[in-house]
Amino acid sequence: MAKSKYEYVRTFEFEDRCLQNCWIVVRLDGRSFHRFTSSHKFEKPNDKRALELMNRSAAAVMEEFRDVSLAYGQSDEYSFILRKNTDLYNRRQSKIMSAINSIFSASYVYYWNTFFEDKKLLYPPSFDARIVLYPTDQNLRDYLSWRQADTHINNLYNTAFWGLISMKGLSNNEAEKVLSGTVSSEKNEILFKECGTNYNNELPIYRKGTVLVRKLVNLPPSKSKKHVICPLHVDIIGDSFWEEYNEILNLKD
Ligand code: DGT
Ligand code: MG
Ligand code: MG
Ligand code: MG
Ligand code: MG
Repeated sequence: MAKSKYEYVRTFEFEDRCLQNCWIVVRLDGRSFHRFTSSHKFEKPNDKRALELMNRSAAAVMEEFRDVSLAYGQSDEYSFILRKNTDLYNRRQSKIMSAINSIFSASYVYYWNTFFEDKKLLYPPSFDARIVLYPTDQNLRDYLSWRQADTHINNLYNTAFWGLISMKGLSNNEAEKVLSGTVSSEKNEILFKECGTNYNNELPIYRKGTVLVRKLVNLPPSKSKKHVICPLHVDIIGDSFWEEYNEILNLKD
């Protein structure tokens, strides 16, 4: 086919392939969700339905891209881990990142009514995205540990903060003062003594966030096996998760 004289514009495109042998992490985060969650009157500090909507949208990404071997979500963010040797979109960053963001964002809107039957979506939510490459398994585990530690720190603070307000009748300023400069053990104690809440009894989905993994399950009666995407609310900082799901790090083709 003859080329048009405009064809040269393609030479302006640039290579953005992710380095070989590296874990590819795509993290999405809700844009201005401070405003979005307040406009939509999400429950404080955690709205279970909102978290489940995030999880459903992340599962939609995993249904579409088999090379996403694990995803981790908390608050208004989700991280997607693509196996080291994926050749999805020839490892082109912009393609991978934009496709994942688009599937997730569209799913968030598509499934909104499934989770919020009684709440109208008031305006289109949107998410930003970034891509990070990690060369070693330890780097990847440290990345995920960083996100789960963040979940813990924020959730303990928010649970204590809203506990002091809703159960003790403190103002936002007063609650902030009580908590300022406290370490984790002190926040736990304040929650227990002032609000009668044992932090360890809070739902695991709030304390640990959500890990989406693929599990091979038996399908009776044919006994055929099928991969299903399962949400877990477990510790991913220690070794036991990685021992149980050792195929995630050892994944070959
Ligand atoms: P950004 O990410 O820079 O565009 O700005 P934001 O406002 O999205 O900030 P970010 O991502 O640091 O914080 C997430 C916001 O979403 C924060 O204001 C708390 C809110 N949020 C997340 N999950 C929940 C929830 O389950 N319930 C409520 N009430 N708020 C939530
Ligand atoms: Mg942010
Ligand atoms: Mg955000
Ligand atoms: Mg966030
Ligand atoms: Mg096309």
